[in-house]
Amino acid sequence: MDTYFVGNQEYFKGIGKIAYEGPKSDNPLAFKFYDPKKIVRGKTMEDHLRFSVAYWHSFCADGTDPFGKATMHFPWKHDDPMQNARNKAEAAFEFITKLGAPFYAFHDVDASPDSESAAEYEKNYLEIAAYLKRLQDETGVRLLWNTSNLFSHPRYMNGAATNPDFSVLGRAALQVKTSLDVNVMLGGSGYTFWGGREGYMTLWNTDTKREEEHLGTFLRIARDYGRKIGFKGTFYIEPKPMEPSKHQYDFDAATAIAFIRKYGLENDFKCNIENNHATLAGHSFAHDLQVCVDNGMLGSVDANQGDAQNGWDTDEFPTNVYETTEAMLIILRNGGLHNGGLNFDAKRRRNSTELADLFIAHIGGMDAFALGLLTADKILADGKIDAMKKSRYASFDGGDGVLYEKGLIDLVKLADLGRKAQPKDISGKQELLYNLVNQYLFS
Ligand code: XLS
Ligand code: NI
Ligand code: NI
Repeated sequence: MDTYFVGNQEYFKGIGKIAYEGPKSDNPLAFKFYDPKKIVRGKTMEDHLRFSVAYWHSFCADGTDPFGKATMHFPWKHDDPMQNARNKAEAAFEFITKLGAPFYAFHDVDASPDSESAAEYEKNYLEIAAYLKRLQDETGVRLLWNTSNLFSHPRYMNGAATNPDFSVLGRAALQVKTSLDVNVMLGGSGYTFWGGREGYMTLWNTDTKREEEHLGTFLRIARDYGRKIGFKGTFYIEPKPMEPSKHQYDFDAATAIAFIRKYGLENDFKCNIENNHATLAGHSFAHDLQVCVDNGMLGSVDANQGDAQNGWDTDEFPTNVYETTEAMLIILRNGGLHNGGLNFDAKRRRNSTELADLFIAHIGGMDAFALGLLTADKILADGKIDAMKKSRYASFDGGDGVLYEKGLIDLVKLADLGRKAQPKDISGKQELLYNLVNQYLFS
């Protein structure tokens, strides 16, 4: 086996470049369905799916949970925080290159040591960013998006941009400003705002109107700064209804879109939709993707899946092909992901402790989305499902329905038509559609 590493040593020893071996392969470290150069609808799979590896879950989270200590051993760990950050970056770029994912994503403090001192925070971050740039140039791996962690430090316990204490906003701004500077250095395609603590715990102590306005102002000045320094990518809001806050202001796609428009951010902001956040909000992944597409607001995707029985954000790697098929269908109808990508905001289970499990988890996620893409392509090429959907609206494609859609029928005229109308009970054919999807999937 060829060795491959960046920097000084190989961390994922004994694992080479992950290859496509096809559905019959029994090699756990090979793709069964993701064939990056395969052309689907005139584009390679790689360009359709734009996979990204999340720094925080893959190279930082060590299995610690509220009930137990770390279970995962990271061979790149070092006592000196800057050396630790450089080692981690080398491990990350080795992993991402071996996996063959084109992109990565990180929070400021995933990549670079945090510090109580603002000056040291900035210095560390800019120094590590220069190293990330070197590794990007060496490997060809690109930055999908970065973000600032505005939820872990105790100062953010009452929120960041929505904190009732103005002095906290300044420190949050410093992080966002530096992350945008770093983003421009690294040529990022996007910048994400996920407001884990931008919400409230109780209305008894919270002025929600004021807090939401503060958030609007914060995002506006961040946008203005980003554009001023030459950030050309897309800003994302990542909705989530709760956790860690009881109620978060960016509850779901519809709420985030209304917020974006209310604060005049619609030319710069789109949504980053995460499956498990949509399900926490009581929706499906497909629902929140569709809401975004309907509003021209689909930015990027945090590709994971939840657990149907657990009511929290389990951030599992996506394996449910029924869900990935529906997602890819919506994404294809959107003309693709554009600047966005499929970012694995997902973690292996706490007891999946081998380094190889990190590869296996990503391989499964990439295969699940490749299958979703292939099935969505079959569905579109066959056209039956789209034709059935369209035919349900045929009464708006001719006669008075056309005038209604143009806004040319007032309520009196519509009521007049109602005097003569005799609606039939037209079947929605839901079971037939489900059966068809299974045929596309398994035949
Ligand atoms: C947490 C979020 C977070 C964002 C980035 O639930 O998914 O990981 O994606 O801050
Ligand atoms: Ni996420
Ligand atoms: Ni999540």
